[in-house]
Formats: sequence, structure tokens, C-alpha cells
Amino acid sequence: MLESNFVDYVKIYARSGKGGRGSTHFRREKYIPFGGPDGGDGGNVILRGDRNHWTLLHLKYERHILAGHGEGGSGKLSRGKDGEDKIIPVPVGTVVFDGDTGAFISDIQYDGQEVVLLKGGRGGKGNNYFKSATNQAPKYAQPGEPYEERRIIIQLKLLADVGLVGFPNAGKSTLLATVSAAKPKIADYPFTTLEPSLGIVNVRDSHSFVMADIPGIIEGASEGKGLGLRFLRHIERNSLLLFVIPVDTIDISREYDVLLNELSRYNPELLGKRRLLAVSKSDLADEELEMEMKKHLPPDVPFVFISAVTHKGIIALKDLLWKELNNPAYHDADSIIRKPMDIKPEEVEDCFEYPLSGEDINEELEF
Ligand SMILES: Nc1nc2c(ncn2[C@@H]2O[C@H](COP(=O)(O)OP(=O)(O)OP(=O)(O)O)[C@@H](O)[C@H]2O)c(=O)[nH]1
Ligand SMILES: [Mg+2]
Repeated sequence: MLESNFVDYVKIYARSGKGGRGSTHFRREKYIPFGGPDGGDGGNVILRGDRNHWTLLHLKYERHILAGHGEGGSGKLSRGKDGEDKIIPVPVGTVVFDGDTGAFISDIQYDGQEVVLLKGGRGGKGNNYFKSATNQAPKYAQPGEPYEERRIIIQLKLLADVGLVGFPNAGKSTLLATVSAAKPKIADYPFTTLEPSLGIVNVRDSHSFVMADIPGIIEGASEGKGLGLRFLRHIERNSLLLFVIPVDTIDISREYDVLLNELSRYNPELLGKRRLLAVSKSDLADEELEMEMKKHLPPDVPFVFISAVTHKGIIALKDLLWKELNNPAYHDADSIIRKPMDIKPEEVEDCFEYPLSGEDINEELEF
């Protein structure tokens, strides 16, 4: 995936700005104390949903995100300048986790949504603030509040309604290309699709939904075989999973079980989603064979025989998907999306290269 532009996972060190120190100042004229004013506030680090971004590519090489520090107050009641906020634009569908503990932090679900990830320190009060009837010239001022720092992991979990699940070569991308304007790569060998893609599916010119095509899954994917299971994060939000299994598969029920098993190893909660089955490439079977096969399909899952070549079953499939999407009895995806990440300690060390603290970075970057 090194060459790919589809970046759905980045790790970053983020730090807000510290508050500027309040100052202690006196006017030089006799008996006229003139209080020094407040320090400026430190900048916040803010995540903002941005529909112009589709992936996290723009953050791939940004390892440190630092907001500005507040400036100290100075004489003549001049308040220090606030530190600049640092805004991180992210695609809609971005989920943020704590890089050390894996705890869920936030989920960006719409364009323009803002989440303050780290708050800047408040500027300290200058001595003017502490002036009282009995003390007209206090000699003390507050320091600014410190910055906050955090390692974070930013993940993209695509927003789609229907996710395609199947072995490599099953015809998933062909189906997406048939029902939408998307142009995923299609070829007669396994693992043609190396990154997820989305398409908008129109239903009878009046409705539409979003379908996600992800790379194929094989038996043992949960142990890292093939492309592994990491792309399953892109079907976590889907309310419906469409399993795609070709008609010329020797044992469709077994293949279905293998897929279910891999999904459940990734996250058993995925099995709470509604499932449908598309038996693909049905142009390769005649009516008689199809009748026979129907007896051996997995029980309890609605199915449609489809063909991208003859377009058989395509309208029926779209209608069925639309109907099922509008079935209110859906599993709530939030608990899957917001599940804490499993963080392996070596992974954290790896990605941040060296233990960081805000002060080190200040020096390093000549702040
Ligand atoms: N006869 C026939 N062939 C099909 C049909 N749909 C797909 N194919 C062929 O099956 C092969 C695999 O199709 P893809 O759409 O690339 O399969 P995929 O599931 O996306 O595969 P991966 O990306 O590798 O996981 C291609 O050669 C397609 O032309 C169909 O309805 N009928
Ligand atoms: Mg494909």
C-alpha cells in the first residue's frame, strides 16, 4: 500500500499552545502604578470535517501538529497575542483515537463539524488584575496555563450504506461498476481491488444510496492472509452487508460461513448487521442448475441471482437493498465505530520514532 493515495490511517503528535504569562509592570512616575496586563491564550488543536478531503493523504507526512503559544502580556496594559489555533481538516467519516491507550476520542460525521482535540492554555493575569484597595501595586502576575499534548491515531471509516463482502474475484467491483458511475478496476485475477471505493446507486430515479467496494477477503485473512482484514473498518458504518459469491462456487454455504467467520474475528459485532446475498455471474448457470443451487444456499439470508453480463437480477437487487435499508430494525453502528482500538505497544513506539514532549519539539522546531 506504500504507493497508494488511499491513506486511511495516520498517527500524529498534537500539542496545543501554552498560555502567555501575565506581566508585572509599573509606570515609572511616582505613585502611579500601572498594572501589567494579561498573557494571550494558547491556540487550540481542532479537527474539522471537510468534504474536500476523501482520504488522510494530506496528513501522511505531518507527524507533529502544534498550535501557537500565547504571548506574554507587556507594559502599558497591552495584552499578549493569542496563539494561533491549528485546524486539522479531515474527511467526513474520520474517527480519532488516543495513540497510547486506544481510547475513542471523537467521530467526525459531517462537513464543517469541529471538535476541539486539545485546548490551549489560558493566558495568565497580569498584576493589574490583582490590584485591590489595600495593594495598589502588586508585584506578582500569573503564569500562563500549560499546553496539552497527545499522540493520536486518525482513522478513516468510510461513510456508506451498503458494504460488499466477498472472496477475491467474486465480482464485487463489477457489481459496483454496474449499479453506479464508479469505475473500480476489474480483472480476472484475485486482489484486483487494493483499496476501497464508493459509488452512488440510484434506485428507480427517485432514491439513492452509497455502496462501498472493499478488497476481497480470504480464509485466514484474520491472521493476515491476503490483504488481511484492515479494510473491514470501511464497512463498520454500513447498515447492510451484501455478500457476493459467484454461482460457480463449489459450496456457496461454506464460502458464506468462511466470510462470516473472518468478519467475526475482526469484530463479532459486525455480525449484528443485516446481510443479503448476491449470487454473482449467474449467466454461467442455466435455469435448471440455478433451481438446484437454491436448495443449498445458506438459510436465513435473502438472496438474488445476478449477472453483470446480462443484467439479470440487477434491478431486483437494487430494490431489495433499498427496501432493506429502510427497514428500521437496524443494528446501531455507533458501538462498532466507537470501540476502543487495540494498541500494541511496539506499534506506538514505531510510529512516533522517539518519545516526545512539547518542550523538545519547541526546541527542535525553534519555536
Ligand atoms: N461471466 C461473468 N463474469 C463476471 C461477472 N461479474 C464479474 N465477472 C468477472 O469476474 C472477474 C472478477 O471481477 P471483479 O469485479 O474484479 O471481482 P472482485 O470481487 O472485485 O475481485 P477483487 O477485487 O480481486 O476482490 C472479472 O474477470 C469479471 O469480468 C458476471 O456477472 N458474469
Ligand atoms: Mg474488486
